[in-house]
Amino acid sequence: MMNRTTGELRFEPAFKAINEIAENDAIFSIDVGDVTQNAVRLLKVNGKQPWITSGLFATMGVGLPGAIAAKLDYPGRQVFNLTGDGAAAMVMQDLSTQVTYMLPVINVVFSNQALGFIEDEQEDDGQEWFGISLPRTDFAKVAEAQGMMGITVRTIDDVKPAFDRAVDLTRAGKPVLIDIKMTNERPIPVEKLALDPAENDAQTIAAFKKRYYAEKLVPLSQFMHNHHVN
Ligand SMILES: Cc1ncc(C[n+]2csc(CCOP(=O)(O)OP(=O)(O)O)c2C)c(N)n1
Repeated sequence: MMNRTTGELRFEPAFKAINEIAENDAIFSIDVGDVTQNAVRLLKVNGKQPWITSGLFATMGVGLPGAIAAKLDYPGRQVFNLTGDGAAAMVMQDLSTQVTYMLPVINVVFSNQALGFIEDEQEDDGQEWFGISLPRTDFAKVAEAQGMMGITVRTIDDVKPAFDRAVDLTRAGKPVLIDIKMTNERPIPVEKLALDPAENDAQTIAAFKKRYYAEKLVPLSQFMHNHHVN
C-alpha cells in the first residue's frame, strides 16, 4: 500500500514520504488514535529516532505540544508532529506557539474526517456508530491564519512534493503544516484477524482479505502446523 501510485489517497503513502525525508536523528511526536497504530507499523525508525506519545493516559492532543517540547529540548533535530484531525482540532491554537518561538516543526494532520480509533472500537463491539464523524476542516487555512505555511495534500502525486517543501521550509527555520486529505480506512486489526478456516467461514475470510488487502496473510495455525506444534 505504501508503494501504490494510483487510487485514492490512504495513509500509507504519507508514511512512506515521512520515512524518506526523516533525518537520522529525527524525533516523532505521535498523537493518540489510529495514527498511533499506523506510526508503530509504518515508521521505519532506526533506533536513534525517538518517538513519544501519551502512553499511560492516551491523551489526545499530545502530538503538537510534544513536538514543541522536543524542538525546545533539541533545537538542532528534525521534529515531526503526527496527528489525527480530531486531536489536531483540540490543540491547533498552539500552532501559533510554534510560530511565535520560531520552532520549525513538521506538523502532519491525517484528515479522515473521523475519530477513527473510536469508530474501530464501536465496530469491534458491535455498537451503532455514534459521535465519530468530524467536520471537514481546512487545516492548511488554520495554519495560515496563525502565520504558518499550510499545504493540503489530496492525491498520491501530491504527497512527495509536499514533504519536500516541508523540508525546505523547516531547514529555513519555519514550521509547516501538511493536511493529508485521505480516505478513512482503519488499520488492519491484528488482534482480530479473520484468516483461520477453523474459526471463520470462507466468506468472512474472503471479505477480510479484500478489505485489508491481506491476500498474502496466512493464519497462525498454519505456521504451527508446519512446525508440528499442537
Ligand atoms: C483527551 C482525550 N479524549 C478522548 C480520548 C478517546 N479517544 C482515543 S482515540 C480517539 C479518536 C482519535 O481521533 P483522531 O484524532 O481523528 O485520530 P484517528 O483515530 O482518526 O487517527 C478518541 C476520541 C482520548 N484518548 N483522549
